Formats: sequence, C-alpha cells, structure tokens
Amino acid sequence: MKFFNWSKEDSEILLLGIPYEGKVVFKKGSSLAPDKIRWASESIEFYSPYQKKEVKDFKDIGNLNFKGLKREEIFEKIEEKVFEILKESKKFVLIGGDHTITYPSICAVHRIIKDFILIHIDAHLDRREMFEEDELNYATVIKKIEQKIGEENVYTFGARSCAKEEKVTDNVHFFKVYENIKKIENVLKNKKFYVSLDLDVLDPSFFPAVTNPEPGGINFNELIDTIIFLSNYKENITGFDVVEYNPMISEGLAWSVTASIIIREIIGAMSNQ
Ligand SMILES: [Mn+2]
Repeated sequence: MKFFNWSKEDSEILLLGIPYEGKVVFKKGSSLAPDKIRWASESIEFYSPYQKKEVKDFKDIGNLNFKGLKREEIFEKIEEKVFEILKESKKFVLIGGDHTITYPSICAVHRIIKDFILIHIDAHLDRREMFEEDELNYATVIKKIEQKIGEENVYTFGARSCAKEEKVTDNVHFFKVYENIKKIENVLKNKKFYVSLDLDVLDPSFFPAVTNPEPGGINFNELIDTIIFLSNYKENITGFDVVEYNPMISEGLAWSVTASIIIREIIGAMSNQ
C-alpha cells in the first residue's frame, strides 16, 4: 500500500518507511507506524487547507526490509539508502520507527553535506551517554549525533523532560516550539538543515499514541504552524524524519489519521508544487 495510494514517479521527494525499533522499555509498536500511517491516509484528503494546495508531489518507495538483520546491518542499510537518495539529488521523508533511526540517516547526510544543522523537535533531550547499558538507542541518539556533527549544530525545540546528566546547550529550547524556532530564522536562511520530529512533542492529552508520553506539550496547530514556517526555507531542507508514533499504545483511528495529516503537511512544506 502506498501513502494516499499515490506515487508521482518523477518526484524529487521520496517517502520511505523505516520499520525499526530497538529494545523498548515500556511498549513495543513504533515499527508498525509506517504501514499504519499509509493505511490511515486512505481516509484523508490530498488537499491541505493549511497550505491551500493538493499534496501530490512525492514518490512512496515503500519500507526498508530488516528481516533477519542485526542492528549494525540495519543501520548500515538505512545509511546506504539515505545516501543513495541524496546522491540522486532527491529529498526524503522517513517514517520511523523509534528515534534511533535518525542516527544512520544523519550519518548519510554528513557524508555528502559537511555543514548542516539538525532541527530536533521532541519532548525529550535524548542526550544520555548510556541507557539500558547501550550507547545507541532512543535515549542517547541526539548525544551521538552531537558527537558526529558538533553540539553547536543541533537545535532542540519543545523539550520538557531531561535527566541531570543530559547537557543543556544554548541551542536547547524548552516548551514552546513555534515561538522559539522563529528566533533562529537567520540560521535556517543560511544553512542546510535536517528536521527530526519526535511526535511525543505533541501533548498526550490529544496525541497519546507515543512510546514515551510527556504532558505539557504543544498542540496540533502549533506543530502545523512550525512545519509551515520551515517551508519558508524549503530549499535548505535536506530531509525530514517523523519518529516514535506507536499505534500499539493507542490504536484509535484519530491518532493514525493525525500522523498521516502531519506527513501530508511535511511533504507539502517541502514541495514547490
Ligand atoms: Mn521523545
């Protein structure tokens, strides 16, 4: 099944599912997100009332298949696929999966573009050194990325939970997303950037379908405003990932539809059509 049952073969924007989740402390399920989002897309419109256009400029290239692979092999597969997409001068929207998938994806971008920043939208800092005796998982992934691309190149928005050991740099913005992201307009204007959206940035009172819900989050409209704001700099967006939607936590249709609409708005924001 394809997103919207649609695929524009010559589109510059590729939609790719990454059905990976590592060891999860609470509840598994985020690896089911790509297919659940495609399923829910059947019940939404192409037309975005927020961007006042139909969103049809994308090619859905399916999911990566990780059957029988070890974690290192899975990460290599993600990195190689993203690298291949960038080498063809295309852009990508990845649907995770847990947040760990951002690491191999960033590694691929880093091989091609040396100077870029990460816009990390998330309730959590994900900057632990170690979690569950593992140095690479959803709680440490941003720390690993900071080590790779430099902590000055990682901007976090929407944070509202952190452990004492997690270093809060000047680029970490708590609570509000839209208001704070507007403050770095000059950076977005001048640098290539990658956006990693952890859906737990949304408040769980209206979007509970995430593995690690955290109260005090932003609402849907603030997220849409943020995506549309980023579209002002669409020529600088290299790729986008959307992670941590967990259809096993809350199976309701409303959540899969919400996640689908967010994907639609991201594609619309990246497209010139
Ligand atoms: Mn998170």
